[in-house]
Amino acid sequence: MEKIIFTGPMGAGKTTAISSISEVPPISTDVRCSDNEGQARKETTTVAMDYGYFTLDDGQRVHLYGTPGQQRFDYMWTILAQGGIGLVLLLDNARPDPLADLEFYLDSFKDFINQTGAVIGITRMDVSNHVSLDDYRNKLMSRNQIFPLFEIDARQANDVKILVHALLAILQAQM
Ligand SMILES: Nc1nc2c(ncn2[C@@H]2O[C@H](COP(=O)(O)OP(=O)(O)OP(=O)(O)O)[C@@H](O)[C@H]2O)c(=O)[nH]1
Ligand SMILES: [Mg+2]
Repeated sequence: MEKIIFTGPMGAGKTTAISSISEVPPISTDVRCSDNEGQARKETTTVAMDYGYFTLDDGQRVHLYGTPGQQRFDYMWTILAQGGIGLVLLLDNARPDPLADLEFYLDSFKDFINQTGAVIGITRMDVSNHVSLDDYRNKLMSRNQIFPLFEIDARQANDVKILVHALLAILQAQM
């Protein structure tokens, strides 16, 4: 089973990205944001997982699992990552310190990424461009890590598909 994990901070667009490309109405566990999630700037947040799937040209089904962004649900991250073949890391460029988010998620998923592979999608660059793609590349280089890196809009199916296909391509190249 081809299973891909979408992760990243709250509001990065994991739920949106999965619903953009899923062939079936995605299963979502979103609830209304409560007051202590006030910086969320959105109405709902994922508390357990997202799930959807799409089918490749060769008929293979790719299962899409999204993690909750909030750290208090981080026990779900390991559970959801089990059996995954690769990671899509989404980062919200409009958050205060997206480069710190990058480091946090690369560290949190270090073992998983080492065993599989990862691609990075930067969302909401239209909302804020205080950090550039070059800034992300420099941060990755300083960590001796190279991953495909794209600016994406999680609401655009094509953007999300490019990301997923890039991930499948690097995984194939590693085999
Ligand atoms: N302006 C803009 N909005 C975007 C872009 N990508 C996603 N969004 C919006 O950003 C929000 C992302 O929300 P979610 O998809 O719920 O984020 P999430 O990562 O699932 O968040 P949690 O489940 O709370 O961790 C949605 O309102 C999207 O419509 C983008 O590139 N530009
Ligand atoms: Mg979500």
